[in-house]
Amino acid sequence: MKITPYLKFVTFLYFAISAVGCAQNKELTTAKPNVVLIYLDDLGYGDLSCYGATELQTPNIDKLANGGILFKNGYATSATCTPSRYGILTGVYPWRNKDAKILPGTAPLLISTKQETIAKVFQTKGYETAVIGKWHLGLGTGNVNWNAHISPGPNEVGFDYSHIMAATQDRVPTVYIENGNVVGLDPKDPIEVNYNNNYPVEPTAISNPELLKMKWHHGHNNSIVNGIPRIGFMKGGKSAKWTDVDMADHFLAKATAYVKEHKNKPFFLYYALQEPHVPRTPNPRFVGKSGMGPRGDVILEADWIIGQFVASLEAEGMLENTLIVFSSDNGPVLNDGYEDDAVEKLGNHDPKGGLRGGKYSLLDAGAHVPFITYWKGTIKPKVSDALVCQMDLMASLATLIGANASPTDSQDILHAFLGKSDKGRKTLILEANTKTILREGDWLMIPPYQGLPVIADVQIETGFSEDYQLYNVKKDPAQKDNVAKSNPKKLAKLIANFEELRGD
Ligand code: NG6
Ligand code: CA
Repeated sequence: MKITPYLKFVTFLYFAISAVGCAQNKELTTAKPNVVLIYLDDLGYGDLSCYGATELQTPNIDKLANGGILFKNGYATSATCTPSRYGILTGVYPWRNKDAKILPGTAPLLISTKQETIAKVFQTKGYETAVIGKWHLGLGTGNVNWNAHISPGPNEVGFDYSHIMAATQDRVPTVYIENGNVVGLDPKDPIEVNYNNNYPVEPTAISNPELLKMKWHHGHNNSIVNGIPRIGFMKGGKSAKWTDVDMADHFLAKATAYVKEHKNKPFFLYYALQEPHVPRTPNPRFVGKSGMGPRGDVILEADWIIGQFVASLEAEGMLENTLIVFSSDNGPVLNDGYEDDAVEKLGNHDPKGGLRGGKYSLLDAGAHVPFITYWKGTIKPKVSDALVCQMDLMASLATLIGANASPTDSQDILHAFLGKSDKGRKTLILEANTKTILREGDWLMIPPYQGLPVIADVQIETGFSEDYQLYNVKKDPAQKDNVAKSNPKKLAKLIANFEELRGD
């Protein structure tokens, strides 16, 4: 056949168009949305207006929930911080690691540098990765020298950039650490930290109560920083000490700067806010705003901060290309060691949102937390009943970006996180204080454990009982009705499944 110039042109057009088509398809399959994980500290299932709170309004977080997926059965892996953070970052059940307990500020790094982490998964696909905010997973290998480069830490387990507090706001050292170096440290005023003994003549809450601006209720009577007594003893580092009331603004500034700097590179940002953990230190802009005392005020503060952060993504034109995941590391607590009116000014607010228990507890409010995914233009708004766990983000997000995550406890339930399916996981082991329970479908099974029924200081039920407990949490979210005795077959099945999953 004689190829005419016309045919040549048509053939050229055909190949040119298919080449563009292919490129577009390729772009879709290798899409690299930014992912931001916004993680709160001790925020309860009932602490947000989108989760039914009526005494507090959280319009900015509600916007994410209303424009994204609000999960009604979203879980942390644990009822306390360190284990939950271990679970979300490694995809491994925290009860598999005997050291995954609430850590002191001097604890060595809990995650092995050889271990897979969610941040490393993102790195394999060319993502830049960052952690800004609360770490609480240990640093160094023991006996950290806070005046030298601190390693290993977040930068050695997959984060290209880190700007963190070492442990909690109530634990020393009360300084920010950026990429392994204490920020603003004067070498002539070195930092020393000890969790057993004080340094001579350093004031503590016991020796110098007149220096306190916030009173301690239980624990929290060691070194005083900014008038607030802390857990642990610290000496030196005056110029590096953080200002508590500016902490939320400080981390926000770092997070928004990071987003701006990474406008043209895909990134994974783990943004871990300190609210509403103790000490609750709202910026003066938020003091008194909730009528509920500092705990309510810092929830309003966190909501505003998140609004600002999302606005910065929007201003940079990045909202359509960013998946935002919002959750909390464990359930709520009122009096967690300071006299801050959390109990006295609670009014009709129910931080547990009708569940039973709270932080530290095996009962449902321990690890059942707010959980939202939001991706403008990609996720269609809905409320999901799927059972999802933070630990599943690793395998699911690996699928999203086309990465291979090595097998862990993390399950790929991307369809649930994107709202394409209401199927989450079938079973989930939850942990509090190294003790474990099983959630399977709508059922929660708590094996017998010895111990007091209530933690006196925080006034939270532990969930410990000499008998097996079985609850249908869909019908009975407040866990009023232990149906173990009337459902022997169901109980036996759950015990068997639990033992198998635990490997006992
Ligand atoms: C407890 C603290 C509590 C809080 C918690 C950690 C006392 C008496 N209580 O030991 O105030 O710091 O540890 O919270 O010291 S978490 O959210 O980081 O797990
Ligand atoms: Ca916490």
